[in-house]
Amino acid sequence: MESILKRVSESPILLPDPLSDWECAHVFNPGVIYHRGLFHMFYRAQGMDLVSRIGYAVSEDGIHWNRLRSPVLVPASSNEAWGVEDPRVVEIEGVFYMTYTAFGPPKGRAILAGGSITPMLAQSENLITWKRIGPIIQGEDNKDHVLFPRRIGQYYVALHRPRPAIWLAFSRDLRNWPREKMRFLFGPREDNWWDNVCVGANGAPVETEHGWLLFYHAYDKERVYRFGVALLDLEDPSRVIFRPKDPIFWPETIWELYGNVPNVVFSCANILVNDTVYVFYGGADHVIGLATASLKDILDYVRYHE
Ligand code: BMA
Repeated sequence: MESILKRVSESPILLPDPLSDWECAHVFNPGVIYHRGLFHMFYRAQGMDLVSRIGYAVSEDGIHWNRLRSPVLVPASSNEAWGVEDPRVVEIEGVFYMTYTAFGPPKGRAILAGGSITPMLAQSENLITWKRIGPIIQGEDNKDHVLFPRRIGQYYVALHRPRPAIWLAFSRDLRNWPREKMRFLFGPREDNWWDNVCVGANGAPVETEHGWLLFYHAYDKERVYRFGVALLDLEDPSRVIFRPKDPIFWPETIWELYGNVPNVVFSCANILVNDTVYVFYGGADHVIGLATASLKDILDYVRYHE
């Protein structure tokens, strides 16, 4: 099986920095936004303490990056004490929003009871200074949340992942996300070879004339992480129009097969720039890679591949 997403290089595009205290161990799972001719990357970084912080880098071509010396988001409260993880960034009505996962000790409960993983939301006017808005859901482990890049009707819409399935949440003000409005999107397919255990959204869905193009990840019983695509209805994104049964991307290079966590490709960014979809992803929770495909090829695949 050949993937329609092609790696731009056999090498990663960003590596840990051995001279840095906060990003010398691992850099992975970046969110990326294209704004005024530049790619802006927000990446998860770990130093010797293995606490995740969010670093920033900027690029003209998506391949060569200049990074800022200091992280742009660091843990700020006890529920973030173990790290801020997996940023996904969108622009809505002139404001930048970052969804990220707060990881910390749950208050007064055993870790396995849940509540140590909080889906958080922050906003920025300038891409560097981030102000927390708050959690979108509390009291349960939930992650892989990302905003759609525009309101649908009167609502801001988020994908999120109460294990093991993807759900939709709706809010009028980005602060209140009523449980009764949440809708199930789709879950793992128990009889399918690669997405039979757990699924979660990748980057913000891409708006196309045929529907919202959703990239998602899934893992199987061997914990191999792969990507799939689906097409959602533009006005009612809880309606899945197509969901091909095969994955579109999977670990293949040495740095995806071996690293901090083996057999992982994990993406928080699939952005459209001049008819090309750029998929930025973490390889084995250790380095960052880039694969691309034309929007047309991906749409043909999602619409015509059973
Ligand atoms: C998920 C997330 C990702 C990570 C992946 C593979 O649960 O924590 O950040 O890349 O596991 O380890």
